[in-house]
Amino acid sequence: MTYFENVSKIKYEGPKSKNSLAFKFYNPEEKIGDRTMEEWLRFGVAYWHTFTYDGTDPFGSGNMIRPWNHLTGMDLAKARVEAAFELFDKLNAPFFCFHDVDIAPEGTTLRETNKNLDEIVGMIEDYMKTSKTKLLWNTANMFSNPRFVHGAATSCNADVFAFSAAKVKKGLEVAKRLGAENYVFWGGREGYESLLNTDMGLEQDNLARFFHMAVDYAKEIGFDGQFLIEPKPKEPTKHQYDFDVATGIAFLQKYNLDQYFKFNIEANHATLAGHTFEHELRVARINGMLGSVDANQGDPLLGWDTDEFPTDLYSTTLAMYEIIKNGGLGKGGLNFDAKVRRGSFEPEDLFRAHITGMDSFAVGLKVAHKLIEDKVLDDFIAKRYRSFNEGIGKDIVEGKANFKTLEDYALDIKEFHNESGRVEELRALLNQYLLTTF
Ligand code: XLS
Ligand code: CA
Ligand code: CA
Repeated sequence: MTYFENVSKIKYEGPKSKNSLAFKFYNPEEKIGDRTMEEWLRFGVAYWHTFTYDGTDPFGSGNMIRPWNHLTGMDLAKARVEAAFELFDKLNAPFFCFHDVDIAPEGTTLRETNKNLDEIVGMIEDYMKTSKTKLLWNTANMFSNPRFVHGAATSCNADVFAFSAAKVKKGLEVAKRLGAENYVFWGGREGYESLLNTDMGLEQDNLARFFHMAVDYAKEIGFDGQFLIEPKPKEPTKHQYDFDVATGIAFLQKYNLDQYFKFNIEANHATLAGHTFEHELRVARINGMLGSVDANQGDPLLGWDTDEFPTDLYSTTLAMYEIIKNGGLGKGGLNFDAKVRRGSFEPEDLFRAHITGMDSFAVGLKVAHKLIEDKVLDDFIAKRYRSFNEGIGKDIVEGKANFKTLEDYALDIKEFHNESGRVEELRALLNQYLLTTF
């Protein structure tokens, strides 16, 4: 059965193409430096937004036209797998990602849920034998069901902690079975609503205990995918413990977990935390913890997580700048944790949206690569910090200075030679590269 009959395989037609179902900039085989675009970008399709999102918002019910809308239960789950692999193939997507509950319906007990899950995972496993699309990561949804009202690993209810552990145990087994490159932990309800009823110390200790158990179990079953924490400051919980990358690093270091985890950085979560996307990527990168990316964008006029497909070329360029500087994403990728707007309800919009996101990152890759190749920012920055290459600056970075030697040096300085940071000029250069690279 064909689910997307109006769509054939999406091809690269170049920047002048007027075909909405063709790539204008994403040319998977094109070499950028030492890698192809496909190798740099490692795009992933998010199962939840693409195959389970029905358009529901707080004020309106589902409106998405989908070829599987007439089905329910396991039949629906199976149709979605068929449709998913058709979309992956037509889009030439190298990866996908899912939560456990995205792919199979929940039963009344975890035993029943796992039975459903096993059947669908078996089906996915069969598809993966002939498909090029691999699993970038899976995760456990520990936020939708009412049992997670007070959190999962940070719940005040030990039964919920146990249930959550059992879910992640299963998730790791699924990850191993499907050869997932990573396993993600996003703690949507791992946080608090009010300090008046919260034992923050115990909650964070328990979260760390939970992560250690996950690390131990992955070792036990031989799952060697990368563990990723996905920071988000708020939504659905008022304050979330993995607020941003810096907070996550402090937590991981405190509990001796930093060697086992990297970060999955989502653009829209970065902006919710009051940072830019590239800030979060940079913090992770300079700490050797940039693992993977949830590629989307928020709306600066709305204060919540809108999960839009990325179109902002400044943002994709500066993100790719960090990713190239990181030497790529290793086992990670660019997962489109993005949904079509409620008004874009036709099945073909799923393709148009992914094409837009893929093209936007392809532009970002090319422009960022050129900026790096031409050493535009590197040369400027090297010059800006040159006072640390000689004299007193060299002593400071080599650990040869102390407060007394610095005082001796500083007491009689009469003039300081600061230079302009020239931000406007650099922004203009960025514009120039964006406008002339193609
Ligand atoms: C929600 C998160 C979530 C994670 C996976 O805001 O982005 O979708 O990526 O649980
Ligand atoms: Ca995400
Ligand atoms: Ca999000």
